[in-house]
Amino acid sequence: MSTRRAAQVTRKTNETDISVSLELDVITAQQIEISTGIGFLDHMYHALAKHGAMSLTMRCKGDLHIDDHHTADEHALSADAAFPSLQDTAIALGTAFKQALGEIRGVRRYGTGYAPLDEALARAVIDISSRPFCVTDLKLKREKIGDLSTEMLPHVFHSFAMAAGVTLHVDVIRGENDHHKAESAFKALAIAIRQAIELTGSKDIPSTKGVL
Ligand SMILES: [Mn+2]
Repeated sequence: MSTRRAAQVTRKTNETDISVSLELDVITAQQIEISTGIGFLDHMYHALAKHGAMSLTMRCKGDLHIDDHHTADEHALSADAAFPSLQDTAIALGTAFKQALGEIRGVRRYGTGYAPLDEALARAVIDISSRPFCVTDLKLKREKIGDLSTEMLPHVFHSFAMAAGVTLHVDVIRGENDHHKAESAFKALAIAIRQAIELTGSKDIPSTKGVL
């Protein structure tokens, strides 16, 4: 395997200017640097990259929720205001993932990950299928975790799956603490991704149809 599976994506909208650099096969040192403006989301992407054995740099400039969050009063930052920019980070990451992977050939295609975090246990199942679909059941009870509205988390998984072109099921099987539930979900996805993108050593397209 001589081709380096890596991609750089920039995504500009009216609200945000996001740049993502993703490397699926870390040859030397793993590099992770995430700055979305939402601390808990940074923590989740960091866990995803770390346990997915990927190098990931993600930067957001002119992010409205950074300004809003630090300058406006608490209530000015609605989930709706943060919605487009947060979703954009997941779209940019999914786009980078798809580009880095390139033609779906010589990989395992399916991946399953289970990750516990203390009392919480999550399962993620991914199919690099070119059939974007996402189902999540995260069992989150609180309105927010840190600065992040918990209702955003299913959107993050959904946006990633749509942009990456993967079928994704993420379920928190049990848990009490919402931070633990969310983090175990991202770690489970990391493990699933790692398995799915593993090179088989063949040049096969892993589909009976001969195309993905
Ligand atoms: Mn944590």
